[in-house]
Amino acid sequence: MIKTELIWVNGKFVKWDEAKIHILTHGLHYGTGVFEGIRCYETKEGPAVFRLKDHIKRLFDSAKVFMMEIPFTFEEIFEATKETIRVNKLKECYIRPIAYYGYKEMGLNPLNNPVEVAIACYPWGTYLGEEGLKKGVRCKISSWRRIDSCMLPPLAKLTANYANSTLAKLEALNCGYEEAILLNFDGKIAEGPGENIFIVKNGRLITPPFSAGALPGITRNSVITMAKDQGIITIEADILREQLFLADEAFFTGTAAEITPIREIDGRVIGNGSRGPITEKLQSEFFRVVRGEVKKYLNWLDFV
Ligand code: PPE
Repeated sequence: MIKTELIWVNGKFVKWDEAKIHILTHGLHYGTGVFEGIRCYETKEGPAVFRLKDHIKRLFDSAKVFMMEIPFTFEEIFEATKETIRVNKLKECYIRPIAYYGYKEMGLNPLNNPVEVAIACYPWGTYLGEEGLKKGVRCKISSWRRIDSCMLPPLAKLTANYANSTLAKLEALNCGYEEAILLNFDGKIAEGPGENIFIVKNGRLITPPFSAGALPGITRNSVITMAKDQGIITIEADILREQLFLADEAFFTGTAAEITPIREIDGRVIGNGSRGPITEKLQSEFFRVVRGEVKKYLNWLDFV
């Protein structure tokens, strides 16, 4: 990864190489943390964070589900995020805020341990490669099922959830694919390990509902809004595996993944086997929106 200078840790800036934790940190052993992934893009008016308030809101929502008390206010995290970008003099970056149970006692009860909060910013290019963004990625439907809400909360960004994502990712890579797609416990499509998923069928978008275990993705919501404004309807409905195979187009959405087309799933070519026309339209609109080129969506940007 590309290092930057300073990381915000519990209200103070710490040098990148000195932002360390104790080996007996609760969150390291038990996955007891919540986090966010946010992007900041260069615009004509300077760096702007995409939907920062929505991301911070989701961080607090994840903490609520986990009964974790974040020892900073919404406004403090909001300002600290922008300040971290400023002090590192970044024009474009990925932002990773995290809150986790720190070091004090071992054992499953985290409540005697401090809640530590950090915000790091660093350059992060394309998630699944430049080529993936243009031509699409090859995916494998994972043999690992997406965590069910009766086991771990898929609608919260809990660090522990990502052990499930990592297993799916590893399996896909081992089998020679670029990304995984996870089914939920009912065998319906849930999402990617770090992305929401959409298909295009007969000019309409279909995406799994939250009840299928799809994270309330901020990019997902942005795509639904942009599509609606262009007269494209989105249906939030259960998707079967074979609906994926028979889709006209398919794509992932996510802060890191942005809008990444899917060109093949388990040996079946999707649509024309490359980026489809509706995917391309939404993708190019998305990149104009995040760079502040579309007036209508300027309220999604928080200038640094
Ligand atoms: N589902 C999951 C499981 C997920 O982790 C993400 C984001 C999304 C959907 C899309 O949500 P949104 O970013 O709000 O549109 N995944 C983050 C972490 C990726 C990683 O590899 O780390 C991200 O994109 O920042």
